[in-house]
Amino acid sequence: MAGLAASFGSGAMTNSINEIREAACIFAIGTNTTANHPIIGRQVTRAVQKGAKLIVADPRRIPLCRLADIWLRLYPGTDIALINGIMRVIIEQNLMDTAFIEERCEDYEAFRASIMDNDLAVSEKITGVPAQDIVRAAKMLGSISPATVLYTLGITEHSHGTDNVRALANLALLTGNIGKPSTGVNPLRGQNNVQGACDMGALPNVYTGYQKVEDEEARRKFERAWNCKLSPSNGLKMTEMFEAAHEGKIKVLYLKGEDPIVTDADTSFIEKAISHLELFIVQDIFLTETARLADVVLPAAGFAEKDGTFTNTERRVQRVRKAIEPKGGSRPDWMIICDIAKSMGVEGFDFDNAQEIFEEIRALTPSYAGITYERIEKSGIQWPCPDDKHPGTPYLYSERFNTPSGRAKFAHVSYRPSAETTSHEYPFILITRRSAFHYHAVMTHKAEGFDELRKEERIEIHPADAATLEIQDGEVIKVSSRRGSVKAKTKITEVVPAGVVCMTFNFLETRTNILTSRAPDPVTKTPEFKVCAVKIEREESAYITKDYMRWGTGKI
Ligand SMILES: Nc1nc2c(c(=O)[nH]1)N[C@H]1C(S)=C(S)[C@@H](COP(=O)(O)OP(=O)(O)OC[C@H]3O[C@@H](n4cnc5c(=O)[nH]c(N)nc54)[C@H](O)[C@@H]3O)O[C@H]1N2
Ligand SMILES: Nc1nc2c(c(=O)[nH]1)N[C@H]1C(S)=C(S)[C@@H](COP(=O)(O)OP(=O)(O)OC[C@H]3O[C@@H](n4cnc5c(=O)[nH]c(N)nc54)[C@H](O)[C@@H]3O)O[C@H]1N2
Ligand SMILES: [Mo]
Repeated sequence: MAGLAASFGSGAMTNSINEIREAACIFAIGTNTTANHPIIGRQVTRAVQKGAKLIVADPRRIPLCRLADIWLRLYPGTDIALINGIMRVIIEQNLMDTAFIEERCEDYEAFRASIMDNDLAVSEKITGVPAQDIVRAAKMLGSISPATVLYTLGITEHSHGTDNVRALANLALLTGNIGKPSTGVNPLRGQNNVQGACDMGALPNVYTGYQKVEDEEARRKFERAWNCKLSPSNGLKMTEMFEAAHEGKIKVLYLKGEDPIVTDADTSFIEKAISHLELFIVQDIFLTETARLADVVLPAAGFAEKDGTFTNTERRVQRVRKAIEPKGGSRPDWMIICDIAKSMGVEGFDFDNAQEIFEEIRALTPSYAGITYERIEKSGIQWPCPDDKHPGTPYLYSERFNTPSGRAKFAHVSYRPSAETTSHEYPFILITRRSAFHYHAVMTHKAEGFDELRKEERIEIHPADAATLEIQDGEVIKVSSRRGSVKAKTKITEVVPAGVVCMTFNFLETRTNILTSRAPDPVTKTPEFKVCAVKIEREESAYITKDYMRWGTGKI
């Protein structure tokens, strides 16, 4: 799987946004595409209008369900059981792409044997999806091409997020839907330029362009360019940094463009971790909840106040141009960082503008080498772009995968339950998500108008559960997990299944992340934002527990 894993390491789409509209089959799993990626949602709509089949897998009835040929309403956290079940049917009914598997893949026989261990009745029991719907989805995915997989946080923000992604990669390999237009395994990235940040090595184990810290040759190259000694070992992931701060192992934290007091799982843990720091520096465009705790706040300029490049979810590097002068004494992030480096006596930070920095990026990053400011003056270029004649790469793996053999390896992935399970005390599963009308918790609340669209949290609860708890629509209730409690107004709706409640994390008055669990994925260390166990109480009286465990956690 190393070939595909390399692209997952970069988190980028294997294919391009415009290709989605030409797909004949779309599998949207764990993505509320029309709400959170409206431009891409539009591509899905266009494909469906042109006759493409759409399969949606989501516990919530998201807007895309209305367009879908099949909606697989699975229990939260059971995607692997679903995907493995689909693959079992594809193999059983001989719908796999044998030519593709023989030419481009390895380890198929062992994989096939492991998939045949997945009994469809067990998949149905774990996921709650009727077996006949799994069969229908499998027939579509096995017989219609080109087929494309779109996924986002419903897949990744789990304690088995990496395995979820591997299962989807297996599905693409099995059906030969990778390395061709309108196919692929396509994570829709979240934050603006999160792709660019990863490409630039804002990860603990790679330099720019995913050149590994542990690769001696790569490290030497950067040491020569920067005239310094670099550590041969990987750094910590963000969640590990807070754990280390909590234990007093990290004493200084320089945080840039994040608001973890609001957005990280288990707020009280993060608060404690920050309180143990000896020096806490925050660089942000606003005085955020987190910045209020800082010893030093460095005011940064926003996107419209600076030059540079952004790299989007389809690996496209694009220019961003200064529209107005920075306000209130703020400065572009790169200038602040260079000044700090210079004042610490470090050499090599004498840049006059963002383009000079980009030239260094090109010189050190093979996948960016052919991209120049001149070439992206009008429209962007998709990496890899190895030289200045190369047109860029709309889709990856057309000829080979990034493995020594050039072939992709099937991965062994088996279902395991989510880290936190329901109990009699905490009988509901809480899903967290974002609302289309807000951007996380800070930025949209600074502008007028958004609050007109949605001004407060409404916790979604199924009518049957509301009836049992004798809760009214719009009533303020107390939601508690094993970590803390928040209060929120209810919204009684069948958008969520019985036994599952759902909140956004968009409102500072309702700190949803007080509730969420830090249970990490073993590879990415991403917390299990999408599943935690909660109880719901009316404000005046704690209710008597009933058995809500039917939606449980997929445990059998
Ligand atoms: N308007 C707006 N747009 C945004 C953002 C924003 O804050 N506001 N944030 C941006 C960012 S950073 C990101 S990362 C993206 C996120 O984009 P999305 O991933 O689309 O966002 P979410 O709403 O968090 O979750 C997506 C879906 O996962 C489903 N889900 C939950 N658990 C499971 C599960 O176990 N299995 C499956 N199959 N599905 C599950 C939820 O029901 C939900 O519909 O959005 C980006 N776009
Ligand atoms: N419960 C729950 N929690 C979640 C999630 C979930 O689904 N459920 N999703 C998670 C996901 S996918 C994400 S991406 C995170 C988001 O978590 P964060 O990244 O912490 O959220 P934002 O509010 O977008 O914070 C971005 C910060 O960057 C600042 N900023 C904007 N532009 C600039 C700039 O140019 N320079 C600098 N220095 N600062 C800038 C903004 O003012 C803001 O404070 O939340 C995560 N938390
Ligand atoms: Mo995100």
